[in-house]
Order: sequence, then C-alpha cells, then structure tokens
Amino acid sequence: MNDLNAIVESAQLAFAQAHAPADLENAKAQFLGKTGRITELMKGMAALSVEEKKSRGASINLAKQAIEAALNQRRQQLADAELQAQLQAEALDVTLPGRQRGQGGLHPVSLTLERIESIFGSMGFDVAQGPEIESDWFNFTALNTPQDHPARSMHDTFYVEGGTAEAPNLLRTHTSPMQIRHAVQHVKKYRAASQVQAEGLFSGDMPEIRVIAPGRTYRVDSDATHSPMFHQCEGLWIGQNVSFKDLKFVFTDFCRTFFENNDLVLRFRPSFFPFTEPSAEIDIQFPSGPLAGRWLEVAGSGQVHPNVIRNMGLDPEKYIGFAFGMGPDRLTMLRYGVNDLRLFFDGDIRFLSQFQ
Ligand code: 2U9
Repeated sequence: MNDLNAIVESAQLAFAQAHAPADLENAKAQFLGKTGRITELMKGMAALSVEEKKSRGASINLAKQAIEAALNQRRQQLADAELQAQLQAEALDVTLPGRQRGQGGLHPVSLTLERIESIFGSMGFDVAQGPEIESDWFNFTALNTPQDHPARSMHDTFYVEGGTAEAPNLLRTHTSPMQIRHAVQHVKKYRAASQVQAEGLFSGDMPEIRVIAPGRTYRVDSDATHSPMFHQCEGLWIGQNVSFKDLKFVFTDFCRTFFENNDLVLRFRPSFFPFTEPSAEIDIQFPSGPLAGRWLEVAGSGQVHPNVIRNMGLDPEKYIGFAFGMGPDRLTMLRYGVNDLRLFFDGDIRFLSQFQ
C-alpha cells in the first residue's frame, strides 16, 4: 500500500507543478500512459495468485482513481485560470467615453447661399430652384441671347443629349432660365385667376414677381478664379412701377447686410447683357480692412429687356423690372479672404472644417 500512496502523492505533486495543459498531459503519461507507473504495476500482477490479484488489483485501482481525480481537478484548475486570464485580457472599460462621428457642417458656399436667401427673403423674395439640364429656349432664346452670341459656342457651353439637332439641351450656364420658368408659372396662375385676358401678352393685374434663383451652373472654364461648375444667384423683380432706383436700393441694402458693413460703397458701371437694357456691373468698395480702397466687381444687373418680359407672357408696356446676377463662390472668397476658388471644390476637410 505504501508504494501506492507514494505513487499517488508523487502524481499529485507532478500535476501541481504543471502550469500548462501540455505539461499536465506529459505528467499524466508518466503515471497512466502505456509505460506509466500504474500501468507497469498492473503488468507486474501477472505472477500473482488469484487471491493476491484480487486485493492488489483493487488497491491499484483505488490508486489509479485517486490519480485520475487529481488529474481532472488540475485540468479544471488550469482551464479556469486560462478563462480568467482571457477575461482579464479582453476586459472592457464601459466607463470610457464612446468614439463619436465627426460633427459635419455646411460647406462655406452653402453658408453663403443660406445667407443670400435669408437676406432677400426678408425683402419679400421667393426662392426658385429647378433643372441643371436646360433647353436651349430657357437658357438662351427666351433670355434674348441671339443665335450667334459667343456664350452659345461649344467653347463656352456644355451641350448634352436631348433636345433637337438645332437646339440641343445643355448644362445651364446661368440660373436665369429658372426665373423665366418661375415668371411664366406666375403669369399663368394670375391670368387664370383674372379671367379677363385668355390669350396674348398679359396686361391685367397680378402681384409682383420677386424671386431669386440660387444654384449650380456650368461653363467651359477652369483656372484659379473659374471652375467648370460654379454657383450663381440671379434675382428678378417685376411689377408695374419697378425702377433702377429700386435696384440700387435693394442691392446696396443686400451688400451692406451680407458683408455686415454699413459704410460699404457701391458703383454701378454701364455694361451690356442681352437680357437687360440698360445694364450695369456692380462694384463694391470697403472703407477699411484688407480690401480697402479697391473696386471689386460683385454682380451684373439691369432693367429687364422688353423681349424677355414678352417671353414671360407679360406686356412690356405694363410690366417692367430689374434683374441682377452674382457669384456666391466669389462672395464667399471675399467674405472669408479665400484666394483660390478651387479650394471650395477639392473636398479637403482641413480647409472645409475651418468654416464650422
Ligand atoms: C431674367 C432676366 C434677366 C440676370 C442678370 C447678370 C446681369 C450678370 C453674372 C454675374 C456674376 C453671372 O455669376 S456671374 O458670372 N450675371 O451679370 N445677370 S443681369 O438677368 C436676368 C435674369 C433673369 C428673367
């Protein structure tokens, strides 16, 4: 019996000293394997009598069971320790702050467009938005732009599929076509309501047309101050008694509010556009600051040409008004002191995030 107790004790010790599952299995082999000590003892029983075999066999079996129990206990201990180590390694600190998505924000040109819409909105202007693919009629012909005008050349305009061979569709070169669309709808609505004049140019009464058309426009042009896609905001005010004086007042008020500077000076310089007559470029001058003393061109303008008034369905003897057009990209450059237009369209977050 003593030899068996010693074997069990040395097995327990060997198992306790095994700190990894592989070591434990090696230790097991020393006792329970094919050439292990218990197996050797079993083999040694061959020479014993039947009686001796019975009692010796029972003792060896008890020792074997004790070793197996010690083995299983140690296996469990090692498995538990491994699980604990793993849980510790994968521990989550649920009190850490979560990762947040970037906040995002409006593009600087969108900020300018919102600003323009809000200022003109306060003066009673609606906002009209419409297609970027336009017909030749709305983009050129309705705006009194003759067939041989350079703006209609392939060098200046992106033509696309659709329309007719003589008058293919195009990417709008300005947002003015949207104002024709808006005006035509306006006239249609009040012509139907008045029931006075069913055909011909409308000379009945209707509320004034006061609208701005902000949006993307396209021209074949690309350098530091020109992008093939750029933004425009055109404005239109048509009524029975709307004069150049109103244009000067409205646009001066707009510029002073937009640039937050009541001392801003404006200059209306004679110019030419097919859709306005007379026409003027509008320059501004800051009285102080980094741009002080220079005349900066910010818009074109003029009294809407009678042919354009006719194309809205209105009688030019009764209706008159003014229009203006400006580039929100350039206004954004002036407002924030940006010197390269292309920065707006590169999508570089380091540039864009400065406007949040
Ligand atoms: C209708 C009739 C007339 C809008 C006008 C301009 C002059 C003009 C440019 C300024 C900067 C475009 O982005 S820009 O290059 N615009 O010079 N635009 S008058 O005239 C209209 C508009 C609509 C029905």
